[in-house]
Order: sequence, then structure tokens, then C-alpha cells
Amino acid sequence: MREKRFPEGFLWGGATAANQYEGGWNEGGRGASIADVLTGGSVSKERRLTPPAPVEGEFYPNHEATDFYHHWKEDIALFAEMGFKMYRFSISWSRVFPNGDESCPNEEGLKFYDQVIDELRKYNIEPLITISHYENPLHLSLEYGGWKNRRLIDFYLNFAKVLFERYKGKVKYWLTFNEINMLTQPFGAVFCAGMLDPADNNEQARFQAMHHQLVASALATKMAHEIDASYKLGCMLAYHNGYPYTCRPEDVLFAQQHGQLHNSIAGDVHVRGAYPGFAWRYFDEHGISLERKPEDDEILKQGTVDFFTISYYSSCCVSAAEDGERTAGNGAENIKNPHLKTSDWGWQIDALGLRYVLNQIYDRYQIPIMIVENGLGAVDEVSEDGKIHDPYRIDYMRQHVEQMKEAIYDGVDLIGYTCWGCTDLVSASTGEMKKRYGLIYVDKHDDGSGDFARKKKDSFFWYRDVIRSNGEEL
Ligand code: BGP
Repeated sequence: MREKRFPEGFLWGGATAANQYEGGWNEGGRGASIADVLTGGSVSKERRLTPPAPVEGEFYPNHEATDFYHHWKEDIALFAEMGFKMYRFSISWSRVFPNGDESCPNEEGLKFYDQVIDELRKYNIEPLITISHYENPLHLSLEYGGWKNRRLIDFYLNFAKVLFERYKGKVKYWLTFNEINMLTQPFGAVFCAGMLDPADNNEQARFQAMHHQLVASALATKMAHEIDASYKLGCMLAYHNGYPYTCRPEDVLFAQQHGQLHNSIAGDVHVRGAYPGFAWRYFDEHGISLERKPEDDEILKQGTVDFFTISYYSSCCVSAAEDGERTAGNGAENIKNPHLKTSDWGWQIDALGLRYVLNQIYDRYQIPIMIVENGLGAVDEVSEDGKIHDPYRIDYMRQHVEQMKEAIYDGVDLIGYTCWGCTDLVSASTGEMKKRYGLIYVDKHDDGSGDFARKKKDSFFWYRDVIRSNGEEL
């Protein structure tokens, strides 16, 4: 009989991204990335871009972030103490190629990651590397206009090749692009594609950029397999779960189309190696014309991924009539679901939706799945007893882990879970420190104050026990 439990060897761990965590923005020969010209913000105040360079007197939270650059040893020891089996992190492109278009890498930058990877291996923690996570070198935006320009494919492949060759035998799992499908929304223009000119924030440019990234991803996947046949390459989507707001057939169809647009176009190209029919219809009806090369179809077919990964934080409702109160979510605002509670930032908490989504993905693709981001952004305070009590985060994670277990029992091949922001780091969308996800607190604040001291939150101990019991003790 099948049992409702996590399989042996399940990859429990945590996830971060260099631009939000690493800091050391101008050390070790690193060049500037787009995140370095993004100011801090808040829920009500958008982050602002100040290219071509940081401006005196402005605050740029990503410059120091939470300083993994100088705390990597200590932090990895804490991950090991929690029992991590996997740690997902990204490599800052501009630390390895300061401008992005050089032919030779910055050796000092690579040495930083050599140490990190060796330290992880020392504790038997499997690295999961995101090659590009919201941190295109700034020069590629200023000189080439970002990913709408096909030339970025070659620069990206140059970067990826250096990593695949250097970390052969030390790393097994790779993700080509973080949340590539954010390019279906305005949020993605800057973060995913490094297209800083507001005039480029339209569907034509964003889908063109996504096409270039999909081609780059396929070529990188093929190259990785040639360099080391045991490499596993994955795609990464911000998975959108939009329920029909009513049972009107129009809303049900609209919800299906919402999923097709925001999830399945990128997902299908990554896994099936071709654009689905509804993509072409959408492009026709929205005046989008992709510039493609004759060889692109074959490239996409030959570079399909080995596993599927998602970020999942919340769900929303969608409606053909666009009625209903609205609320925030990852990357976009949508209709509020009256049956769900929201986080302090308006993201709706829906653990059951995770089971729904996992089944949906597995039904469609039947390849192994990992959840590589999930967690609760909340305000954490150090209590009088000097501790950080975060029962709300434990509650959130517990509910989601329970639903992962249900999905496994449903037959989904779920192989890993790396919770987002295992240590506190800078929020991508708002640039705040106040929006904390970590199981480890970092003394760093929105006004730039703080000494980067690390403290274990209550959730740290809870997660350690979850991992120790392989998901039995929740
Ligand atoms: C995802 C990103 C992460 C992360 C997370 C939480 O979209 O991949 O980089 O930041 O969302 O979002 P936020 O930081 O905006 O709360």
C-alpha cells in the first residue's frame, strides 16, 4: 500500500538570490547589476531606477543586502544545523562577468562561489544554482537594452559555460532563469529582462525577451548535458493560481486562459520544446510578432528540461468581468478571494491551492517537481526575551508542507522543497527589509541601520525538526 509520507532523500532546504542577499556589490571586481540602481521602497512607494549609476544620497538596499558575502561560512553552518539537504542560491552574473559581455571571467568572483560550494559539500548540502535571478549586469541594459536584444543569448551562454565547466562534479542541479514567466507581466521587464526604458515595458518587447531567454535556456540545457550527462536542468516559474471568481462559464474559461498565458506558455516551451497553440492565438490577437530565427524551433525541441520548479506563495481570483475587490500578489494584483486570509502585504494564503497546483503541473508534464520558493513575508520583532517568535510563519509553512504530503500521496513526483529566504533578505518587489521571510533573523533595517548579526527565529527550530523527521513532525 502507498503511504502518505515524504520519500527518502527528499530535498529539504532553503532558497536565496544573490542580489537580495549577497551584498558586497562593489567588492572582488564585481560590476554593477540592475538591482544596484534600484532604490528602496515600501508597500505604497515603488522602487525607483536610477541608471546609469547609483545616485548620492539615495538608499540602495541591495548594495549590502544581508551580507552573505562576508557571512557565508556562518550562514552555511546555520543551514547545516537545520539539516538542509539542499541550498538554492544564484550566482551574481556581474560578479563573474562585471559587464556581461567580456570573453574572460573575473577569477576573484568565481573564487567566492568556489568557497561557497565547497563549504556546502562539506556539510553534504546539495547546491541548486539559479544561473540568472533578477540580476542582469547593468552594462547589458545600458549598452544593449536588455533581453529584447538577441545578443544577450551569447553573453548568457558564455556565463553558463564557465559555470558548467568549473562546477562539474560539485553541482548537479541547475535552474536557467528565475521566474521566467514574470515576463508576461509589467513586473518582469526590469527584473527578468533588464529592460530599463519604460517604453520597452509592453507585451511585444516582453514576449520577445522571453523568447530570447527560452532559446538561451534550451541552448544552455543542451550544453550542460554535453558537458556532464549527469547534470539536471530545471525551469522555474512563478506559478499563478487564479481561480474563477464565479462559476459563470465566462469566468471559468477566463481562469483557464489566465493559466495558459501566465504559466503554460513558458512551461510548455521548457518541457515540451514548442509553443502551444493558444500562445500563437494570443500573439495574433494582441499584435505580438516574435522575431525568430529558422533554427529556433529545433533549438527549443533539443533543450527541454529535466525537472520543473515553481515559486508558490498565494492564489487569487480572476474574472472576465474584472469585478470584485482587488488585492496584491507575487508580481501582480488580482481579485480578492473572500475565503482566504491575506499576509500583511495582501498576498492571499492558500495552502490547499499548492496541492491543486502540484497536481495540475504533474498532470500536464509528468516530470519531477520542486518547490523552490514558498514562505511568508511578515514583520518580525525581537521580543523582550531576545528571541523572535514567529508562530504565523510556522503556521504558514506547516499548512503548505501538509499539502505537499497530500500531493505526494496523490501521485505527484515532488522531490524537493526550498523555502524562500531561509535568512532574512531584501524584498524583490518592495525593496524592504521589513518584509522578512527568514528562519534566521538578520539585524538590518530599512533605514540602513543594523550590524548584520544573525539570530535563530522559532521557525528555525521548527524547520530543523521537520527535516529531521522527514516531514513527519509538523
Ligand atoms: C519571487 C522572487 C524572489 C522573492 C520572492 C518574494 O518572485 O523570485 O526573488 O523576492 O518572490 O517576493 P518579495 O520579495 O517581493 O516579497
